[in-house]
Amino acid sequence: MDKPSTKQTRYQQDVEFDGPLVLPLPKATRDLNQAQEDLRTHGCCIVSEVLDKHTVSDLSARIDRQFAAEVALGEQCPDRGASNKIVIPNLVNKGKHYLDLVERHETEALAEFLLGKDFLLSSLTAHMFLGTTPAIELIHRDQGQIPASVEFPAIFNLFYTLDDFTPQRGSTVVFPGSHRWPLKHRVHPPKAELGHQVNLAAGSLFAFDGRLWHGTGANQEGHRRRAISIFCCAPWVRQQENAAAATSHDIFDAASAKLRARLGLKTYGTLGNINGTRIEHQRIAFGNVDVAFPNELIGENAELIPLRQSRKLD
Ligand SMILES: O=C(O)CCC(=O)C(=O)O
Repeated sequence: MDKPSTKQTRYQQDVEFDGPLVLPLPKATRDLNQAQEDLRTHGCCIVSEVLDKHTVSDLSARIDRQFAAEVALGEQCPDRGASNKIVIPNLVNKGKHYLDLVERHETEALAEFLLGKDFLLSSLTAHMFLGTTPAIELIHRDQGQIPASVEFPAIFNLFYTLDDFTPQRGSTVVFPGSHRWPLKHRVHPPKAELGHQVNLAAGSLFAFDGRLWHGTGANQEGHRRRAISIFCCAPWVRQQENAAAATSHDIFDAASAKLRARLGLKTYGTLGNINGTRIEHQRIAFGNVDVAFPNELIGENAELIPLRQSRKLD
């Protein structure tokens, strides 16, 4: 048996193609072992019937409410960019129901397979359209900051769909197999027309390796086409959303040990320590240990700098 591609995972890179071969889309499955195999061979997988109808309609209504409430903030509303395809950022602070998706068995099984058991949540966002869009958006690899010569996944994107994804609604354009393309085809994006657009039912999980070329399709209908993206990274990659700075501390307090670790409150070897006044159960050591926010940071001449902020949760 071939060796795993990294020490952190059981993942084994499939053989490289001679050129930029685009495979057909993998079939939707309910079997997570098959989904893992699809990730290995195709660089993407579709798991069907993951969220039940009630969860889908509940999350859809919450996303609509969240969007309307953020718009009502006026000038304080985060910048959405010029496109009708928008992202609602940092759902970490916006309700436990989104964090539950991070801890779902399907997320864990697939992300651990690709990135190892210590993977981090890189960002938690909602994707939706506000109307039609004129063209397919930029074809890219999510792992763009990592050298293209790297032969293993360091980023993994899981989309929990809240609406049916169809080509007319701007479903994602993907190039299955492109994680196996030779190096010279990993730098400049392929022509969008050569990719496949996914067809997904609401409540599915569509997930892809950070090395896979893909982009958002053109939405001709203007349908909202909502999805929640659980964007994950290897434990040595910088997170897309800076969880330590942008997470309300009471969320950390209420989170399970596993979720705190996913958000970055666990060291990975020598990475991720927090220095401050001593708190129970926390030690500074090499190895993978839980860390937490101290009440005070230690400043010049040991001046204590208050750190913790908190909000009352219901
Ligand atoms: O919204 C989509 O269909 C794809 C989004 C995308 O390209 C990404 O999250 O990297």
